[in-house]
Amino acid sequence: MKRFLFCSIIISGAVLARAGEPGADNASYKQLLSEISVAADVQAPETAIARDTAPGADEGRYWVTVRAADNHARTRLLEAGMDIVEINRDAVSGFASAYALQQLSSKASVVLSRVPVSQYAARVSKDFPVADAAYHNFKETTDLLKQMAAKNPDIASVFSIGKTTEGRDIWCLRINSGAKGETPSSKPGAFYLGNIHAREHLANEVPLLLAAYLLDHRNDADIKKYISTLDIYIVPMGNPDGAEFDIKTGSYQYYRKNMATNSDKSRGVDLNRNFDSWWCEAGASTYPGSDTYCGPKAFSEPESRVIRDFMLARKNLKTHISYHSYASEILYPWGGNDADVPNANDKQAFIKLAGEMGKLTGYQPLKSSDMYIATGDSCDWAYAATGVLAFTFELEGRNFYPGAAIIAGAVDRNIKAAIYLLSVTDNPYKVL
Ligand code: 0X9
Ligand code: ZN
Repeated sequence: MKRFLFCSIIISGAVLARAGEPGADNASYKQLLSEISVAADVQAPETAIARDTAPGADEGRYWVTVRAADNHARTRLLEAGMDIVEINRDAVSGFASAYALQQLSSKASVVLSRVPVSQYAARVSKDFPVADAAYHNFKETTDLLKQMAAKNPDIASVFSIGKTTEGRDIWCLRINSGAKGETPSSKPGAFYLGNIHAREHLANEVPLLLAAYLLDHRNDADIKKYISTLDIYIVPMGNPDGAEFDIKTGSYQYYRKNMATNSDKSRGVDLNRNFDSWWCEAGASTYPGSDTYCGPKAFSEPESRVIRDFMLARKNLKTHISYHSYASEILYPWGGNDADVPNANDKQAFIKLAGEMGKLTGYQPLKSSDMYIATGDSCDWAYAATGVLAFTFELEGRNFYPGAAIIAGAVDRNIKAAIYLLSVTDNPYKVL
């Protein structure tokens, strides 16, 4: 039986593109947004997968999502040989053979996405749950960052800032009109970091799509100016080991930490308790099995060391956001101490900038410790050690797994705030 899933989300301005066709620009902001909007509507029934993934059954077969706005369009897809399983507002999903795909393209149907059935079935057990397929796992994130750089070689480059516990690279996309990779720059720098907590997957999407947006809009007057005058670093996935662990069974693990093996054989250190700022004094646990385990010592973990060394090596950094979820809050130091930061200018700049970004996102600006006091916090360390104006964004949502439909709005709001931060990165104190 066909299931009708005319769900809630319509993305304003989303342009449906031909994702499955040769030459499709998979790393463009519009394309990513259109995939998110369609995927947010799609919930593939696992029974259908089971039926079609018997050995040998998936030869030359694909799970496809095709644009189809009404019953007549759907009828034509059936006639082209597509097996429609899911019906959404503007698109349908289902199975298609290579032959059916050929028919679809000869009838000028818009194929929005296409995944071999074997890979699609694998997704059910080794990736985000199917309904959340719009989220990007480590490989997808890596591939997109590399595609973005390849498409904009004059202003973008990708490099690894270091390795994780399990040996994954922590990838950084850099946007700078004059310097590539790890070459130093004296231009004022902004650093956007995502997803140091494993289960906070929206915190990967926001900086990842920010990167795509900035590159797609590179010729807009304001963004053009920032690209030519600033040094912009985007690391969407700061804890790829944990993020991958969280999704690898196909159902979420509610996992927060990195993948360290602790002295008692338990797993993981909380990276946002492992930085050297009042390390493990408050709001952190010394019990290795705990979710807020601070680790055996400050900077015991490769991920926190890599972020530390990255920031220490770039004296030009002026502004920083570390994305987390969820609370709809914009937090500024201190988080490890009830006190305000002692420098009056910095305090006023934090309040003003958090307030402005709060207006753009609808999030509440707040001193971090007003949420709770927790030491070993990455933004406290970054501000204290480097002077960078560092903000923790707690993105929106009502739980750690808010579904794909939340992505587009969160991205849109947060791009505005991230661009505002770029607008002051040359001199954050000019707002005072
Ligand atoms: O507890 C954290 O690390 C952050 N919240 S989360 O739900 N993403 O884990 C909040 C960090 C804010 N910092 C402090 N209050 N110190
Ligand atoms: Zn977090």
